[in-house]
Amino acid sequence: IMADILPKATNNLVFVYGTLKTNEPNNKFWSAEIYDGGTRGSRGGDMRKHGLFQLLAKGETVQKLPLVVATKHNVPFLLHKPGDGHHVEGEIYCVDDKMMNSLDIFEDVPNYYKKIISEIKVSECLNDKISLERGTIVKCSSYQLTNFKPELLKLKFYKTYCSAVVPPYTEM
Ligand code: PCA
Repeated sequence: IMADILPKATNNLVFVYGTLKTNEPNNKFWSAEIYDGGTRGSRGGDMRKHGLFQLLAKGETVQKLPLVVATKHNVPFLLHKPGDGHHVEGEIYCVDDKMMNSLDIFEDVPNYYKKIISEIKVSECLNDKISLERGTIVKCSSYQLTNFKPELLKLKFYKTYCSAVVPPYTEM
C-alpha cells in the first residue's frame, strides 16, 4: 500500500499513540529539520530532514494494552501486557528507513522503549493518496515497554493519550 505514495522504498509502518500524534507535544519531530553537525568543512554541515513519512490513518490496537502516563515528566507508555487496558487509539504512519532510524534514536530504542510489532485496526483513513478501508488490520511497529515495574499496572489505563487531559508532559 505504501510503495506508490512515497518515492523511496518505504516498507515501515509505525503506530504512534503518544506525544508523536497530531496536536501532541512531539508531533513537530516529523517535519523538523536538524543540523547535521558540520561534515561539509569549515562552513559547517547541512540542514536535513529526519526522513520521509506519510500519515495514513487513525487506528487502534487489536489487542487490549495498558496505556499509562508516568515518571515526573508524564511520559506516555504502552505496556506490553496484552489483555489489560484498552484498544488504544493512535495514528498509523508509513516511513522510510531513514525516518524509522530517526524515530528509534528519538525514542531511545532499545534502552527506553522496545520496538514491538502489533496489529492495528484502521478506524479512519486520513490520506487521500491511498484507500485504506475501515476495519483493515495492519501490522505496525510501536514503542512499548516490556520489562516494566509492576507498579505501572496500578496506574490509570487510558484509551487515548491527550496531553491536554493527562498531567502535563515536560520534555526531558
Ligand atoms: N512517543 C511515542 C511513544 C510514546 C511517545 O510519547 C508515540 O507517540 O507513540
